[in-house]
Amino acid sequence: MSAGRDGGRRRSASYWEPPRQALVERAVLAGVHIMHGSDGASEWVDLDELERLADTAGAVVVGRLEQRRLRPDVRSLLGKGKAQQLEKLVKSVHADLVIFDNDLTPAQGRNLERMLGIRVLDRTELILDIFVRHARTRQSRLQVSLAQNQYLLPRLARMWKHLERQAGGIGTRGPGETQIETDRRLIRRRISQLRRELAEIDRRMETQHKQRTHEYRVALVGYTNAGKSSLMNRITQAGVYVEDQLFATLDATTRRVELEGGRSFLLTDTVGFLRRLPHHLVESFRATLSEVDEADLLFHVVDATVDDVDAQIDAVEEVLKGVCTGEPEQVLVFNKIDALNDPKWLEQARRSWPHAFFVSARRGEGVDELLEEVTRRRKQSERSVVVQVAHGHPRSLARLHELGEVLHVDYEHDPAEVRLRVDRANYGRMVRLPGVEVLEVSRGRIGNRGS
Ligand SMILES: Nc1nc2c(ncn2[C@@H]2O[C@H](COP(=O)(O)OP(=O)(O)OP(=O)(O)O)[C@@H](O)[C@H]2O)c(=O)[nH]1
Ligand SMILES: [Mg+2]
Repeated sequence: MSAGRDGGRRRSASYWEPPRQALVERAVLAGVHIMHGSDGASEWVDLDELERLADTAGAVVVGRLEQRRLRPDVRSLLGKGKAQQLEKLVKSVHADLVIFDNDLTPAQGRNLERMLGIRVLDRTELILDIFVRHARTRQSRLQVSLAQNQYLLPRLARMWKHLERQAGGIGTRGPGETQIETDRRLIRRRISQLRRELAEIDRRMETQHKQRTHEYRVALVGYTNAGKSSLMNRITQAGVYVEDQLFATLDATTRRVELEGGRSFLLTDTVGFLRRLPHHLVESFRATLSEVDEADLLFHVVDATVDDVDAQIDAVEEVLKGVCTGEPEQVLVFNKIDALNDPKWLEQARRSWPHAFFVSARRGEGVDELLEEVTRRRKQSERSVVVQVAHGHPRSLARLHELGEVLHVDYEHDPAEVRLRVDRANYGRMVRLPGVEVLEVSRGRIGNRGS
């Protein structure tokens, strides 16, 4: 459990606090399936997944309660009878906290805590807690902190209660120093400050990005725990942290991969997705997720061993819609085929997803095919171009032969016209050659980022 990592750092020494490692919290999970939510859509909870989240956060699950309702109860989500049942359960299993798979309004959270007499968390708080534990770089720490502060703002009264109890534990880790200053004005000021600091990091990253505009880029995306980082490590030896946990990765790592024939591309591994990912988090992680938006190709990694493959694919698609401004090309990559229980599954899946790839990041099966696919698609991204080369630039003319496949040189024209095929990376280099001017590009893709 990673709880001890930042345990001692933030708190003032004015009271004793048990070491965090010693703290195993006993959690009851609760979820309400709602037929008609606030936006009219039904909301289906998934306590198995919530249990995995709770486990990642270091809690032990000692009980569960589910309910179906037409509409959420405004005061307590559950309604009185069910809340009483929950209270009994909590007492009988000696729970320290209740975690709801639904999002609670500030009032519902407050009321439930009053009724149950123990801490109540909702799904967003739990996910935020995991993000706090797993944030390693300055950027991801700031991003999580921003999301946490935004979440906290309308819930200050309840958070104060948590702080008063101050036993520590899931969801009580405030966003850094602000934990003590929990006061609306200060939080607002902190939010602005975090935004400024993140904008500064964004600017620096953008400069780095600009230098890579002409590279072919592939991003690994997918449901959390699908094996994106394992695949990254298998392809690039990047040494990204891999763990059987949700949200092990929160940062983006990019490495160059050399392909046969002297070509290369950039591969990025980044934060995983989840059903109903809290919108504050998606917002805060926009800079990290921009790696996904700027990719030429997405490897959508799917854990082939889960029961609800389709639902996970849909959830990822849903998050991608919010993250991508365009429609990057996408390839489905089913991972962990070494661990399939049902040997028939692979056969059926190949029929259902004829364009997908089936790999094992652990054993390396299928990985070469993925690289071949990149080569193929990269080639497809090549376009034919007509340029003119001004007099007195013979070196530029010679360089064109190195950068692409020269199809025709028309010396009749003055200046000479050259028709050639180049890929995106070399297109960028070509336009910077002295004396070279582009007359025609066959299709839109080359240079479509304003390069
Ligand atoms: N059997 C098997 N397990 C794998 C394979 N690839 C990854 N895993 C395991 O799956 C778990 C998650 O792997 P990660 O690479 O951390 O997954 P991720 O998609 O990066 O996860 P997040 O960063 O948390 O979103 C780890 O326990 C890996 O060892 C595989 O090909 N076969
Ligand atoms: Mg990862």
